[in-house]
Amino acid sequence: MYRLYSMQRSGNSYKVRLALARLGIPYNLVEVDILQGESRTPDFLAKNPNGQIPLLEVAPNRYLAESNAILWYVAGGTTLAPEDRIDRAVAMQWMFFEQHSLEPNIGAAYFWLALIKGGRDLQRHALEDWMENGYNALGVMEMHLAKRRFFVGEHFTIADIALYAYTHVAEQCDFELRRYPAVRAWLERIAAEPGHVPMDWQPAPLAVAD
Ligand SMILES: N[C@@H](CCC(=O)N[C@@H](CS)C(=O)NCC(=O)O)C(=O)O
Repeated sequence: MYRLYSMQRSGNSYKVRLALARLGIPYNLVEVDILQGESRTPDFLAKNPNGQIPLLEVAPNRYLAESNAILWYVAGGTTLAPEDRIDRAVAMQWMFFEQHSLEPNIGAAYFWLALIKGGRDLQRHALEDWMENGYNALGVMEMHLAKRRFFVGEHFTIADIALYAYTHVAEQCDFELRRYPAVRAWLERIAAEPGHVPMDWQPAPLAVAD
């Protein structure tokens, strides 16, 4: 049984909860409050020296970090993880793009504007760059989605899950999606996928094994 260390309002953690829900995989959820430093305790650092969530315990004392690596692991062997060589590389292309161009901008803006009290004043200078770079990333996604339903091939994959997590909260942190109709249509398409769960959804608690 997997154990997922996650924070409810973390987009990176939401990716994993969304994939596990969609795949119908049961797991134990452990809430880690990063705002209280809970991912930086000696106990947590022994599990993930990088001090971040999400973190998946895949087997007793075997831990996997990095949301997109976790997506590849949990979705392996299912239609969510493309097997065809080029489709797999395209999925990775978009998941690297997500980590390099989307998450550091929209994710950072979401963290400081939506989760941290007074965050706007603390990050006034950085915010300008996050907005510019975040809009650039949305522009790239818009061009791709103008002629396609999903990011890879013609069906829903973990690349969509990775990109959905922070794009769907962009309007909660100053981004205006009016100029991105294809992105908005894609957001609606993802939310209508079978097995979709919103960010505030939690699995029913399971008995903890140890
Ligand atoms: N590249 C990592 C980023 C993970 C990340 O930034 N996690 C944040 C929450 S969304 C975190 O744990 N921050 C706490 C800290 O760095 O102390 C991933 O995709 O999983």
